Amino acid sequence: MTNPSTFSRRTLLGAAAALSAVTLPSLAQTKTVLRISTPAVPDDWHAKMWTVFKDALEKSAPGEFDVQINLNASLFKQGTEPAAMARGNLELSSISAFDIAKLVPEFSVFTAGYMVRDPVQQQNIFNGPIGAELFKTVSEKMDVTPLATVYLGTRQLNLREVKNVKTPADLKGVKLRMPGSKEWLFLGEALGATATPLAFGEVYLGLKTGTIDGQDNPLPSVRAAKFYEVTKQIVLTSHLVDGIFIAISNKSFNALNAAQKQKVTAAAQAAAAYNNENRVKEEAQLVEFFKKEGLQVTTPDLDAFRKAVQTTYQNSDYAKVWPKGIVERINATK
Ligand code: KDO
Repeated sequence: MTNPSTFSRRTLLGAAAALSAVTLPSLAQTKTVLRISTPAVPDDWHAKMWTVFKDALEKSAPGEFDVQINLNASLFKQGTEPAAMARGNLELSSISAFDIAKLVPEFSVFTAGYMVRDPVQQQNIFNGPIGAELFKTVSEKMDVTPLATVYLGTRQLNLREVKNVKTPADLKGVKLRMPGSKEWLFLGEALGATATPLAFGEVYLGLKTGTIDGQDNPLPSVRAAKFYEVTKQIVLTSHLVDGIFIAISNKSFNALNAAQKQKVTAAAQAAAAYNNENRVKEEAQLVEFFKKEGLQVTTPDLDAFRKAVQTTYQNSDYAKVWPKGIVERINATK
């Protein structure tokens, strides 16, 4: 005969198992999926920062989010992320000033060479009134919300063969790879080179085979993507204090409750802070690293580059749509 207490225990256990079988998958389904797409290579700080984002959310909102990190442009091609987010096909990405300028022309002020001085000023610009005003327009026109400003580093020239580069005139005829948009190509031309578009993922091979003569990127990315293996020189032009913005599609952001919005924002800011701290630290050490790798690291006539590039931008159509007084406001930001 079955002991009544055993029976009821078994029944309860069975019932519990049946219940969990029913409720566990449905609980899993209620997790909010956050897909991230970036062209960043795994060893670069703005790739690693997404793990910081994921871990921060796991801690602040356990089990609420399913964060999926897609590196190497494996989910969306470089530069197509904003459109994917606006369509609701992608939740998060890090978008560049160049991506933004396509739809928010006044943002092209941040695509201009020698505009932002350093990473501290960059943070102060985007965390202050200028950032607030422009991000509002970004949200309205692009249907994405910028959550944090990421210092991508200061862009330098990186050449396949050693060349005596002092002024922009010395770059005449140099086939300089730039990312694929007219705003990027304009920067390459402003530097004096012949700009040619290529996706980040194809640059290593382009340098190796000689279809391009050089590329420009911040030193940590030159290291992480191993461009130093297929180039012989770095010219420290420091032509762009580059930033990318962790952005979430408005569709996804608006679907979150207030507490979740706050947690996602905090996680994005923690990720950016992790990147910024590590990137600034590494940037200061990399000249030595590249020299040890056998590259020549040279400094051009920076005044000549600054003057030429700034003049090219000031006289361009881009400057015509910059908000009145913005250059002065940027310059006045510490
Ligand atoms: C690049 O293609 O050179 C660039 O540096 C442009 C940036 O806006 C950003 O897309 C970056 O690549 C990728 O994240 C790879 O580091």
